[in-house]
Amino acid sequence: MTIPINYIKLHKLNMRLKEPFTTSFGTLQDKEFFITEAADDRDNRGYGESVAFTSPWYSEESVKTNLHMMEDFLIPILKENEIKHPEEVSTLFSPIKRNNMAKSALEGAIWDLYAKRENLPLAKALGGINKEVDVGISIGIQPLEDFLKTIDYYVQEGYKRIKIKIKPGFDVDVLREVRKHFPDTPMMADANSAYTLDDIEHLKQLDDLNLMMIEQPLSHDDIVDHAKLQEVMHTPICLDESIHSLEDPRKAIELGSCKVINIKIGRVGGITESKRIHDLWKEHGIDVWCGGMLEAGVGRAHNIALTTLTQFTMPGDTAGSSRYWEKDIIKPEVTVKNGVISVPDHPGIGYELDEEALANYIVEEKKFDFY
Ligand code: OSB
Ligand code: MG
Repeated sequence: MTIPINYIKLHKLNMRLKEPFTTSFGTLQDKEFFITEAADDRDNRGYGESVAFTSPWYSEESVKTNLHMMEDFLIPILKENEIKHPEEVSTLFSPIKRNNMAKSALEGAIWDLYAKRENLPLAKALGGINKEVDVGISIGIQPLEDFLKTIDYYVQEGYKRIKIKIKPGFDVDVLREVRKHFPDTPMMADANSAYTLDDIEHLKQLDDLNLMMIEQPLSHDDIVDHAKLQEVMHTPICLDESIHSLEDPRKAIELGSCKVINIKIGRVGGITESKRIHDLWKEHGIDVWCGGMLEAGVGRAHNIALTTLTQFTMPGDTAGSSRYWEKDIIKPEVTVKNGVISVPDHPGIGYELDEEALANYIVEEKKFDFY
């Protein structure tokens, strides 16, 4: 049976992070994004979330390009085609090149709508079985005075691993100091593409620190140089920015560019492609974990549902709502106990939109009627 879409709404939100978040390419405090809403003939509503930032520092997409793609290309495609199952959406979108975060924002709403119509938790609709998911914490670059205290706070909270953002000038020495204070805490580093092969000797010093992995040390679009680096480093390399589709990890496996990847639903164009990548890595017995993009509640809920698939064997970046926001947009908020999130068992994403909170953050709305 087709999923009869009555309308799609785009709610543009502006939310302020509790604390600024600094990576190798800059600091972020205000997050603009879209909550997408797809409604059917029975007034079921499915929700998605866009993850591009205001400016294109992480990838080429931005809040404005997401809107452009959704309203000028992707929503018209949904309007013109019948959809029986959300897995068809990525194929329908495939004539539009890249723009994965725009695609994913809409595909996510359709997955949620589908699961609600089937009266299934999204996790179940995806074939996930884990009832709990393990989470770690990603800690931004900060003045050294605060740094150890911040880490200690999250370790006490029970997060299963700490990920530390690094950049040239804030790397080996800092990590060494952290390791001294936290000798047994599972720990990793994320460079967000801040280095080149000229830094090989410098990066090799990380091998002494017993890191779970180093995430995206080299260029955002590279899988060749990463293979060269992996050859001379013991620390597993994890690719983030470089993986956009199922084709990329296939090539990365062939080249030996990494030993781990994180999956970000937005980066790869949606849940369906995320599942395909998960299945490929499962076939190869390689660990996968779920990355984060400082999502609000809806995106967080999608990440939690995806993480219930069995090959998500390492803690994800899907921390609790309170790590990011004074007030999240979902009820209940996502809470982490002992480093674990209990997967909700309500239909769809499993959390309600907090309409009151949402209203405070909305800066613009657009509605696209399908009839
Ligand atoms: O590289 O994983 C990243 C946040 C924004 C953009 C890129 C990244 C991150 C994080 C934080 O590391 C993940 C999160 O807590 O959502
Ligand atoms: Mg990363």
